[in-house]
Amino acid sequence: MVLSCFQWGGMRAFALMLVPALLLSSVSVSNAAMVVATDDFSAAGSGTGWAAGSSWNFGSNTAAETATYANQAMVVNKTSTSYATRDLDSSLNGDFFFAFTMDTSSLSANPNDFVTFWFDSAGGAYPGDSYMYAPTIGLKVDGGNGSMTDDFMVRFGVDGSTTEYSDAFTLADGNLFGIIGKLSKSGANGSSFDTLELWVTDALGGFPDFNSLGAAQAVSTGNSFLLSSVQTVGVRSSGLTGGESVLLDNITIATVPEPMTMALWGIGGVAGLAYSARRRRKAAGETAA
Ligand SMILES: [Ca+2]
Ligand SMILES: [Ca+2]
Repeated sequence: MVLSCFQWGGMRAFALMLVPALLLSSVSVSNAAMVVATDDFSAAGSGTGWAAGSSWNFGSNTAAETATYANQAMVVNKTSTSYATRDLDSSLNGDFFFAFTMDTSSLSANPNDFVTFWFDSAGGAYPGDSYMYAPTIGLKVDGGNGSMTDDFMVRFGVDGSTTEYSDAFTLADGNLFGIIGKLSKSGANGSSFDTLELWVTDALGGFPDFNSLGAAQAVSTGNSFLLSSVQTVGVRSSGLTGGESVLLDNITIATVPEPMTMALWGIGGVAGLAYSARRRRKAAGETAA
């Protein structure tokens, strides 16, 4: 392999910029949300960050599977507590964002029509072996029982947690929504996840920057059977009848940097930038001369 001078110079600069970070080798070298998995549902097995060779497992929902990628999205058109599942290529042990888009244009909305993503550790059998205990995020029309117009929710699990709704957007606001969840550990429950936050957007402008999200629109807390790591992502659906469907698409999973990590990397980053600026000045001087 032959490197041009430009390539080599770039690599050298990059390597030297890493030096301050390597001195802090006991911490992660990320100062921003880092994407660890995606899926645009362009084909079976599409996306990055999933178990090698995997695609969404639709179990016995075989009729749905044939149509699943017809619109380059996951078509959810049946009721199932485990409509589809897929494993990530490694466990998420720290806080993470889970974002996706939901197209409701083929939904005939009735109270408690339900389409959500849920999370479990490796194996995909739900925390405590019941979907009721899985942290879940998505659609639960009209507050479930029709007592309100809110439709988008988070629920950590039924072990004392409550279903919490966003009132920023409802189905009345359109047919395409961007939904962002943040699953995190407060520390109050040891190494277990215990907090699920929600942001809903109109999705037309893409997802907002994970690093600068404002206060969550809804927060559900709980301690679902000591769920300390997440590797399985699942879809649960309920109340879909008569050919109605919801499309799920554009999954993005990103880690949440810990504040300590950000602070330390800030030091390394400043040092790296100082080096970079010095190098640029030097390069400019060489060019002028
Ligand atoms: Ca797509
Ligand atoms: Ca319906």
